[in-house]
This record gives sequence, C-alpha cells and structure tokens, in this order.
Amino acid sequence: MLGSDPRDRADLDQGTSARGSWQLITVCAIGAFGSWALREVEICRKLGIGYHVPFAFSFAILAYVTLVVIRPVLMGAWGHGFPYGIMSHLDWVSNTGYQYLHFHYNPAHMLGVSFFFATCFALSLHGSLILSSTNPAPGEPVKTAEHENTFFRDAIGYSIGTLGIHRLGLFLALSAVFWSAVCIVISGPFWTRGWPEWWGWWLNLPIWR
Ligand code: 07D
Ligand code: U10
Repeated sequence: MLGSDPRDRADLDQGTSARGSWQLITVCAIGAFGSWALREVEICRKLGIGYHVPFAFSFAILAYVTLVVIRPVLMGAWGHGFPYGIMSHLDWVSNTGYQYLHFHYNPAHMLGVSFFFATCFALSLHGSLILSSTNPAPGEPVKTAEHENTFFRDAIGYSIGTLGIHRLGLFLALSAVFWSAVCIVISGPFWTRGWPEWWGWWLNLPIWR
C-alpha cells in the first residue's frame, strides 16, 4: 500500500528526476574545480610567474574532495557526503559534529580553527598597514616599506617584512584548509568515539601518578 513505507512520504521523496543528482553534481563540481586550477596553471605559464595560486587553490579542492569523496568512500556510503542545500548543509555540519559529542575537542579542528583565526588576524594587520601607508590623507606623501617595517619594529620589536607577510599569509591559510581536511577525514574512518574521549591520553600520562 502506498504510504506504508516511510520512503514513500512526500516530504522525504525527492522524485525520480532527483535520483543520482548529488553524484552528478559532485562529478561536475570536481571537473569544474580541476579545470579551473589547470586554467590558472596556463595563465601562470603565460605570465612566467610561479604556480602559487593554483597550488593554493588545490588545497581548497582537496578539502572539498575530502568531504564528498575520500571520507564517504572510507565510511562506505555516499550518504556521508554533505548535502548541497543552504540549510541542509548546516544541519549536516551540526549533526556530524554532535555525532562525535563535541567537535571543538577534535585536535585537528582546533588547529584548523586556530589557523583560520590567525589568517584573519594577519590579513587585517597587512591590509590596514598597506592602506595606512599607501593611501594617506589628501596632501600627505605616500609612505614606503621603511615606514611599514618601522611601525611594527616600534610597536612589537619585530617586522616580518614585505615579502615575509605574504609567505606567512599563504602558510597560515593553507594550514587552515589542510587541518580542516584532516579533522573531518579522521572523524569516522579513524576515530569513532566522542572527541572529548580522545584527550584521555593526557589524563593517562604517567606524570600524574
Ligand atoms: C571545503 C571550500 C572548498 C572550495 C572550493 C571552491 C565555488 C565557485 C564561484 C566565487 C575548507 C568552491 C568554488 C563554489 C564560486 C565564484 C565566482 C574549504 C572548503 C573547492 N567550526 N566543523 C570546519 C569552525 C563547530 C564541523 C572547517 C569554527 C562545532 C564539521 C573550519 C567553529 C561543530 C566540519 C571550521 C566551529 C563543528 C567542520 C570549515 C566555532 C558543529 C567539517 C572550513 C567558532 C556542532 C568542516 C573540511 C573548511 C571541515 C568544518 C571552523 C564549530 C563541526 C575549520 C570557527 C563545534 C562536521 N569547521 N564545528 O573546511 O573541516 O575550509 O571540512 O565554533 O566538515 Mg567546525
Ligand atoms: C605586516 C605587513 C608587512 C610587514 C610586517 C607586518 C602585517 C607590508 C613590512 C607585521 C607582521 C608580523 C610582525 C607577523 C605577525 C604574526 C602573526 C599574525 C601570527 C603568526 C602565527 C604563527 C606563525 C603560528 C600560528 C600557529 C597556530 C595557529 C597553531 C599553533 C599550534 C598550537 C598552539 C598547538 C595547539 C594544540 C593543539 C590544537 C593540540 C593538538 C594536539 C596535537 C597536535 C597532538 C599532540 C599533542 C602534543 C604534542 C601536546 C603535548 C604537550 C605537552 C607534552 C606539553 C606539556 C605541557 C607543559 C605545560 C609542560 O603587512 O608588509 O612587513 O612586518
């Protein structure tokens, strides 16, 4: 009888036309991101510059592929990938997080979050420093890197330098995405209990006895 099977419920049924669309979208998305990265490589070659931009973008692709291919394959079902809806993907993050009781205790999530915050901090320092010296009040002369170095040497006793801040920014941002990918791929395939329990190694150290 129609309706006796919970899968027949109208609010759960996506209709025949939707079947396999998640997989189709995933294949198309990976194809689009991959060809976008290769187009960046072509532009870098044309300009004779390094491959830093496609290298950085490949980390974002890695994080996406980890979420929708690597982890679902390791878990044994495509249903472990996140859904492509605005609200539904938020529900997925919440549900997946609480499956491990408290996702803030995931050590790799800690590193990912800390690197994201450090990235924002570094970019706000860099953006404000550049604007402060190159976009002065009307009538004021534009300042140089000497002023930029001097500001931080004066304020905190150290300047990382004009090239250095960009190396730092790339390092912080790539680390954020790398540890994000690690935090989700270890949740399930390599750690099935609550993340707070992972910290038992700390309580079990022999130094407390
Ligand atoms: C995945 C983006 C790839 C993008 C690509 C390109 C287009 C085209 C076109 C612009 C990696 C796309 C391009 C579409 C656009 C034009 C023209 C980047 C990716 C290829 N969390 N959490 C993260 C925080 C909690 C949980 C990551 C903070 C709770 C789960 C990041 C908090 C619980 C997962 C992060 C917090 C929980 C995450 C996401 C605070 C829920 C993941 C960033 C303050 C109860 C996800 C790899 C990312 C992850 C993830 C931050 C809280 C669960 C570190 C700050 C405690 C299940 N969280 N979280 O991944 O790691 O960037 O994915 O509370 O799966 Mg978390
Ligand atoms: C600008 C500029 C410009 C310049 C400039 C500048 C802006 C024009 C002219 C100015 C810029 C600067 C001066 C630089 C500013 C600096 C920054 C913005 C910050 C940079 C930050 C970093 C380089 C590092 C960030 C690091 C992060 C985010 C992560 C760090 C990691 C941790 C703290 C670890 C956290 C621990 C976790 C999550 C647990 C994880 C667990 C494990 C990994 C497993 C193993 C665990 C252990 C090994 C722990 C065991 C612990 C033990 C044994 C401890 C015992 C404890 C005791 C207490 C004894 O525009 O140009 O030029 O100059």
